[in-house]
Amino acid sequence: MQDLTVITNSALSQWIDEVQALCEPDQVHVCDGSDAEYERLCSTLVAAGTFIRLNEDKRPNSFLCRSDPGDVARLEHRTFVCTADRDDAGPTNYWADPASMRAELARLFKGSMRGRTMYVIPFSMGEPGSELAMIGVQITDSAYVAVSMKLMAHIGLPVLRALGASEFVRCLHSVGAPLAPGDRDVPWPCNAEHKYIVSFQDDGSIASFGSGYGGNALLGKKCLALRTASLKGRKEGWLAEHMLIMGVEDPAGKTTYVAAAFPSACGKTNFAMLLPPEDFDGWKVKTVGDDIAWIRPDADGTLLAINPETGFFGVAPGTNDKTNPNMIAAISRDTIFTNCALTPDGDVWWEGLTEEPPPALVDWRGLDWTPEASRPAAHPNARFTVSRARCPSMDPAADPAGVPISAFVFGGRLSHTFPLVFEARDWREGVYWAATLGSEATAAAENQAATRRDPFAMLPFCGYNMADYFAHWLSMGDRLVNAPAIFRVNWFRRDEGGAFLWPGFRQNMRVLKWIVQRTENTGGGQAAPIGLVPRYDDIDWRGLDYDGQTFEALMKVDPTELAQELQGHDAWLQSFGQRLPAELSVTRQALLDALAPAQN
Ligand code: OXD
Ligand code: MN
Repeated sequence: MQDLTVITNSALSQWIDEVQALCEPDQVHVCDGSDAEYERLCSTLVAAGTFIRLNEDKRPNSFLCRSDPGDVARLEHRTFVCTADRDDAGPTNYWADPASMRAELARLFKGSMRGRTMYVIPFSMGEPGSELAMIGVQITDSAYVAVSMKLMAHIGLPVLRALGASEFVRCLHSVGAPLAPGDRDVPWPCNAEHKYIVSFQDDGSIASFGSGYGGNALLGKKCLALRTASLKGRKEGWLAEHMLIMGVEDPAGKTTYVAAAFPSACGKTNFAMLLPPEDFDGWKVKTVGDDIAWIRPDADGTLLAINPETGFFGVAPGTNDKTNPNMIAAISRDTIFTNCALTPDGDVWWEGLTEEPPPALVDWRGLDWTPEASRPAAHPNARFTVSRARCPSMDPAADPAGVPISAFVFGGRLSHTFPLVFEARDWREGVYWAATLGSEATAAAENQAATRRDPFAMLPFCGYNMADYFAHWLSMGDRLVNAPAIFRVNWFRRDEGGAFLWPGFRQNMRVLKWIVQRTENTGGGQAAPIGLVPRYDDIDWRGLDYDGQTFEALMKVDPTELAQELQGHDAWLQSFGQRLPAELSVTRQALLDALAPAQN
C-alpha cells in the first residue's frame, strides 16, 4: 500500500478512504504525474497484454491497445444528468433521480476494484493554480485511464500543491470488473452488463462505471470540462463549449482568434490544425485546442478563451498527410493508439492513412486482415491520444490568461440548403443558427438525408436544460462590449449528382480569411435573407481554379428551401416547451417573414 501522506487535503484523504472502503482495491497508488511513472505504468500495461509496444524506429515510445469490442465509443444512452428536478436536465439529456442513481451506483461500485490497483489522479483542467482552472481528482482502477490522463490534463503533485485545502471535483471511475483470487485478467476489462456515465449536478460530482473508453472514462474531458463546467459557467457568467480554438495569423503577424463548434464527423480536429494552401504566403493557423473551450468575459467585456486540455484524443480513420499533416507529425511518436490496425513491422494503420492498404495487417480485434476482407481494419472510432506539445501548429502564445475571441463559427454536415458560409446579422440571429445547428447522420447524397439537431454541437455535453443554455448565450451577448461576429459554415454541400461542391480541408483557409477580414471590417459581402454572404470576388482565390458558376451553386440560398428549413425548426424549438427563450421563436418568425417576398 502506497504512503498516502502526499495527500494533505483532508476532504481528499477522507474521500480516498471512503472509496477504498467501498471499492475494496488491492492497493492504492497516488499518481505523481512524473514521466517515470508514465513509463512504469505503460510497461505494466505491456506486461498485462493491454498495450503492444510499437516499433521503436517507426513510432518511438508509442503503444497500441485494443478495447473490448463492446466498449468502443461514448455511450450517450448510458450518460445521465442527475438533477432533483427533471426539468433542470431538460429534454435533450438522459435524466435520473440523484438518490436512486446514487443507490444503484453504490451497489455497483461495492467491491468493484477487488484484485486491482486504485489510482488516485489529481488533475487540473487549465494551468494548475490559474484562476481559470478547475481541479478534479479521478479515482480509477484503470491504468489505461491513468496514462491517458497524463497526456490529456495536468496531473499529479503540481496539481495537489495547487489544490491545497480547496474544493475539488470528485470523479469516480471503475471498469467494473473485479478479480477474485486466482482470476486471470483480460487485456481490456469492462462490464458487459452495466455501464453508467453520470453527472450529479447537485454536488458537482461525477461517476462512471463499466467502460474504459475515452469520453466515458477520462472524466476530465466531456464530463468535467463540458457537463460540469457548463453548469458552473452558467452560474458564474461564462461558457464551457464543445469548440476548437484557432489563431489565424496574417502576413503582418497579427493573430485573430476564432472558436468553432462542429458536431462529430465534421473534421473539427483537421480544421483546428489547418495548413493554409501553399499560395497563402505568410498566413498561418495556430492551434489552441481541438475540442473544448472555456470562454469568459474579462473586465472590458472581451471574451477570453482557454483550452482546458493538454492533449488530443482524436479519431484516427481519415487522418493522413493531406487531411491533417500537423496531426500526422504530432502522432509520429509518444502516442497511445486505440483500436487501430497493426502492421507486420509493428506500426499502426487505419482506413485513409494511405491510399493503398498494406497487404496484410492485424485488425483492431487482433484478427488477421487483408484488403479483401469485407470489414475495416481499424475501428471507425479508433483513436490516438497525444500531448498537444507534440503538435507543430500549437500556438506558443496560448498562455493561461486565454486568447481573445473575435469570431464564433458553427458548422454542420449538410448536403443542401446551407451555403458555404454566411455571417449572422447580429448576436441573436447567430445564437438562433447555432441553436438549430444540425448535421446529416450519414454522408448521404440524397437531399432528404435526415438532419440530427445538435445545438452548438453540445447535444450530449450540456449539463443542464438546453433551453436555459440558449438563454445563457443570449444574455452573454448583452454583456459584451464587442460581441464576436457569428458565422455558419458548411463544407459539405453537394450538387445534384451528389458530388461535393467544395474541396474543403486546406481550402477552408479561404473562408477563414474572409471571416477574419469581416472581423476587421475589411471583408466585403452582400446582404441576403440568411445573413451576410461573400460575393465571388470577396474570397481570395489565389492558387485555386474555382469558377464563379460553381461558387454560385455553392452559395445559393433558395428561399423556398430555406423557408422549409425554418419551418422544420418549429417542432425542434417547441420541444423545449415553456423554458425556450421567446427571442428564438421571434427570430425564426422574423427570418421567415423576410423570406416571404422572395418566395412569391
Ligand atoms: C469527441 C466527440 O470524442 O465529440 O470529442 O465525440
Ligand atoms: Mn468532441
